[in-house]
Amino acid sequence: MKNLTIVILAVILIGVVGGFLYLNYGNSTNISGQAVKTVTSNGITTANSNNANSVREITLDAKKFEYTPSTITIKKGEKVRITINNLDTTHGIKIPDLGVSGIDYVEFTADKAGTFNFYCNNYCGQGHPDMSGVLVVTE
Ligand SMILES: [Cu+2]
Repeated sequence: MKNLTIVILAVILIGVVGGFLYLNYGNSTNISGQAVKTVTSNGITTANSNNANSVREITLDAKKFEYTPSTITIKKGEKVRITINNLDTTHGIKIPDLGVSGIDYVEFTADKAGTFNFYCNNYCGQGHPDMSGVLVVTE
């Protein structure tokens, strides 16, 4: 009976130590020292937002003669891809202050903070010159 108790205690101990090591392994860092993944307080595992390869995807609905949403807020240094979802004819987007322009999408990293207007760059009818939105780049 004493032997059985020791075996049970040993199994519990192995389980606790093993579980501890396993959980720590989940938060391990890779060779370059970057965190591989982050477990948030609600238990969801997310890709590291500091990863240089991550691109924030933003979709803009475009129709004559407006964008939805008409205001986009991003962070300085954040890599973003803005995709144009045309609801009627072909539109596009240009952000002159940032030297960004494209029809289907634009991909860029804002290197300065500020408020910049963006416009449609593909003639879509009478209201085309007024088709615009605002990009806010925060520090
Ligand atoms: Cu247009």
